Amino acid sequence: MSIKILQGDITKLNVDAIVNAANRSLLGGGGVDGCIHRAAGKELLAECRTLGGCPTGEAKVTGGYKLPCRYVIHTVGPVWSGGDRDEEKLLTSCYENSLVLAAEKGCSTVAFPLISAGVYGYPKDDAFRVAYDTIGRFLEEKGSDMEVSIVIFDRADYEKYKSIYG
Ligand code: AR6
Repeated sequence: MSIKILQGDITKLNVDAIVNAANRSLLGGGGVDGCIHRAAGKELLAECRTLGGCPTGEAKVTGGYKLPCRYVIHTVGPVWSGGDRDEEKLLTSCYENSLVLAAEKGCSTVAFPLISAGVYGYPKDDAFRVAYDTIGRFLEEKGSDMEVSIVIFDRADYEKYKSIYG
């Protein structure tokens, strides 16, 4: 089982699939979503328009276009509203459903940003714990040898998570 913690810009990674922290429209936005659409080019938005959006907690896959990855898996995290609106369950589903799609596409390397931990306001340390635990449980339960990275944008956060979990 292999979980890596990396620091930097997810759009630069040479992996089979990167995961996008999208919104339900799948038509782009700010944060990592904006970075991914800018780096992938207009064709990504054109494919996203054909998908009919995506419910919170679920995931859909597109090509990577100008990105170095083959696929972008778009998942929609929950908006944090205090913790009693199934946020943890929905965030867990984001990771699970994204990993199911990655496995279906035959990916051996996948990278996630910290879903919901930016604009959507999920407390970062909790968002990291959900990511780490869910990915670990999935790989163990499936006996999968997929190599999964969690990419932390902020260097200080990266140092912190690396020292706790690395
Ligand atoms: N590489 C890796 N991580 C990044 C990058 C990057 N290039 N850019 C930002 N992050 P956010 P959300 C980190 O806000 O909270 C969009 O408008 C960032 O530091 O991108 O799920 C969508 O369209 C944070 O830790 O996603 C939705 O409307 C993490 O990625 C909404 O934001 C997630 O922050 C989704 O909000």
